[in-house]
Order: sequence, then structure tokens, then C-alpha cells
Amino acid sequence: MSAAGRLGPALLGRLPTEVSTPAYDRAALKPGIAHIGVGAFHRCHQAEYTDDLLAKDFDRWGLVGINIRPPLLAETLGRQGGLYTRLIRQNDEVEARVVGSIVRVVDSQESAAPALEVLSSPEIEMVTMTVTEKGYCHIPSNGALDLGHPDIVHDLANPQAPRSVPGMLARALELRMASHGRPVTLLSCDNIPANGTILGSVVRTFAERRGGGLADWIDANVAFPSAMVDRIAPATTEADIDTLEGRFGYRDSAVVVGERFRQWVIENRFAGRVPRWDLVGATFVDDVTPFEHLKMRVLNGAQTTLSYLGVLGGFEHTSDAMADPVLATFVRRMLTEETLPTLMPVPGVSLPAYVEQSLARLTNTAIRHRNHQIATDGSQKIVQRLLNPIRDRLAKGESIALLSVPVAGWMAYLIKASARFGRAWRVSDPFAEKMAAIADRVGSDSKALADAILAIDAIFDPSLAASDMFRANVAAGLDGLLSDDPMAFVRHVCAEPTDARLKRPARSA
Ligand code: CS2
Repeated sequence: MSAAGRLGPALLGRLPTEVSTPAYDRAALKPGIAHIGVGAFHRCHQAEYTDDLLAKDFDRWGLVGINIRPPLLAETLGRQGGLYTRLIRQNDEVEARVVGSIVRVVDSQESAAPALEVLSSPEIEMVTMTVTEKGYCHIPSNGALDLGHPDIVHDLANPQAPRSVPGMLARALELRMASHGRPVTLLSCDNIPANGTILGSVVRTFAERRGGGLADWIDANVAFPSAMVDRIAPATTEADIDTLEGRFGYRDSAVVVGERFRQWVIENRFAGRVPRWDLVGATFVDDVTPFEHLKMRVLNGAQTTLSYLGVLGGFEHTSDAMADPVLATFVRRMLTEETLPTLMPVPGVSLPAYVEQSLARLTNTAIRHRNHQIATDGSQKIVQRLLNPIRDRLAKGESIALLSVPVAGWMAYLIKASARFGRAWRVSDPFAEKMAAIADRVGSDSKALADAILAIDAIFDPSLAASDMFRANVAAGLDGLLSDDPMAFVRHVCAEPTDARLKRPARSA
């Protein structure tokens, strides 16, 4: 431990002057927002916006951070009184700020009771969440609640001791209905398509099965706005903790590192009081859809592409993959030639400029975003990032030769992790086992592999899977990416002129 010690309220007045600290009276701060899933992204995004708001227009908007999955918050934020440092890193530049908006943390991994107590309390009027794509327990290809999901099966049988996010929220709303009855907004901050609509639908489906008037009460008292959230903030590493200590002289095990860019676009649909995040840079709009497509297809689509092709090509981080001329050329061409034409006009945004800005963000060498981290849970990400733009293009008879490559990349990434293909790396994806079983059964014939994987209708909508053009492109991609030299395949795709691809959409392997 360094001489200055660990971050906490007692250290606030003794930090180096270049570290900024909360510009409001934290002791006077009362909770009004609960957040589920206090990871790096939340600390670098919603909690920072809230910290900005408290400094500008102080009100009862302290955050109660809840974790329902590991890690334990008590060991990091808890022992620091909720305080943590947010570092902005842009190549050589470092900016440090202590964020004070989290007033309390609650660990609810063992039992739902502590989370339910917070979520049902009358002073909580806004619940935000970053619970990852799979937290919604929806079927990726159609957004419906997965009634076969083990946690949903459990929660429908044990509604008072839920494990899943939909089960927990439905129970919290039931408790609100039965006690004070105050309205609440449930605001998803995850990268799933139409996130508010999906959240509303999984919670309502659960509530309908619960009965007792809960679904009607929800319709009258709960809002589920959609939102687009953006800031690159990888999982914190030991190296980040050491860097902070070396540079600023104190220990902070909840430090988080992010890029300078940030964006939050929220659908103007609320129940009860609302934190005025629009006073500090967020935007309230009537329709989030164009913003959501823009961000998930361009920025997230590029990240996902670089993650799979990057791992296959031997690159560790996004910025390493972007430093490779072949991958950088590929991703720019994919976004410009195929993704960009699928986007709706976005108020105040030049689409080509947005593509360039996104690519520039991905070159930031100070953000150590591991390709394996982004590659995690690809089955829950590829629909909104890659398959939806592919569907839009197929509907217009346009080429999908480039967008199909990262789809094949996701398949190759999971296939190469299987025993039959030598367990090249460890993966984490709800469909990893299923993919390994397919690899074991089918072997190395790319077309047969593609056929078997495209039959997973929870990911590939049957109408998309039926497209000959899509099937042929994915099979060709898989062939190239499973070969001994996957980068040669990417180079080959990049070398083909646009015209050739347009005329010969179903490239032969
Ligand atoms: C990333 C996102 O891990 C991932 O899936 O693509 O976390 C991404 O960094 C954020 O959406 C950026 O806003």
C-alpha cells in the first residue's frame, strides 16, 4: 500500500490536485436511482453522467449499485464508500476524476432479497441496468422471453426468490404494487436492439404468467424507454490499478478506464420523476431507433468484426487489430460499402463522418480492450450488429459479401475452441457447447458446418437462414477462416473489387 492509502471519503481532501473530486455535498445525497450490474461500463457512463448532473443541479439522485452476479461490490466500491476513479485515456493523455454518485452498494448474488428491498423501495424512481445481452433471457432472433431458459423456469416456479433479471424486476414491481404503488422507470442500458421494448416485453410476459393484476399495474405505472449508450470502457485490470497508484499515489480497486467519447440517447418515455441527464450531455428523443442502429451496426459491428478476425489473426486488443492494414481496410470497407447504406438518416449526424470517428476511436492504444472480451457472448450480439444489416441488404438484393465474413468469424471462433479443433482458446458464449457439439459431429466440411449452425433458429431467423446468398457467403467465409491462413482469406476478400462482389454475390469457396 502506498503512503497515501486507499481511496475513500477520508482521502478525498488529500488527493493530488490534478485528480478532480465531486463538486457537491456527498453527505447530503439521498438515493433515487438503483442500478443493476455495476461493471466498468456503468461506472464510466451512467454513474459519470449522474455525477455531472449532481454537480450542476443537485437533487435526490444518488445511485444505489446492485450486483446480482459476481464480483462482490463490498470488496471494491463498498470498502471505498462508493468512491472510485474514472480515468480517461486517449493515447498518451490521462485525465483522472473521482466520481461520487454511488451512495451505497448492495450484493445480491446469493439471494434476491437485498436487491428486491432496494428495487421496491419508494424512494427509488429510476432503475437503470447493464446486465449484458444475455441477462434479458430473450431469444436473440425474435426478442421474446425464452420460457425454456433454466432461470426463467426456476423463477416462474419460485417467483418470490428470483434468479433472473426479468423474474427479479417482476417481483420488485409486484412488491411496489402491493405496498406504496409508486411509478418507476426501468431503463435498459445494454446493447440489445430496441432494448426498452425487449425489457418491457420480457417483464410483462413474466407478469402475465404471475397474474394478480400485475401486468395491468405495470402498463399503468411503469415505463420502459429504449436507449443508446456509448463509451468504450473495457474490464478493469490489475495493470490499471497499478498504473493509477504509480501515477497518482493511491490505491483504488474500483478504478475504471475509458475513452473520452461518450453518448447517451434516451427515449422520452418516463414514469415518475426523471434525472435531468439531458442537462449534462444526454439527449432525450422521441425515437431512439436511428441512433441505436447507427451505434450497434457501426461501432459495435466494427468491434465484433475486429474481435473475431483479430483473434483468428493473432491480435490481442482492438487497437492491435486496427493497426493491421488488412483488418483496418476490411472493416472500413465493410462499414462504408455495406453497413452505412442500411442506416436511417440520423438527426444532426453525417453518417460517413460517424464511420470515420468510430474507426478512429478503435485505434486508441491506451484502451486495452481485449478481443476475447468483445468476442464473449457473440450469439447474443451478432443479430443486432451484423445479421440485421444483412437482412436489410438481402431484402434489397444487395451484396453481403463483407458483412458475412464476421458472421463466419463468430462461427470459426467457437468452432476452433472445440475439442475436435484443438481447443485453440477458452470461450464464453451461451451457445458454445452447442457449437462444439456441431463441430464434433460434423467435422471440417465448411458447408456442412455452416448448414448445421444456420439451423439454430434462436440466433438465425429461419427466413434469413433460407437465403442461398447468405448460406453461400457464410460457408465460403468459414472455409477461409478455418484454413491455416485466415488472414490470407481476409486479404483476398479485400482485394476483390466491389463490382466483382456485386456481380458474383455467392462467391465460390
Ligand atoms: C463491446 C461493447 O464488449 C462488447 O460487446 O462491443 O461493450 C462496447 O465497447 C460498448 O458498447 C461501447 O459503447
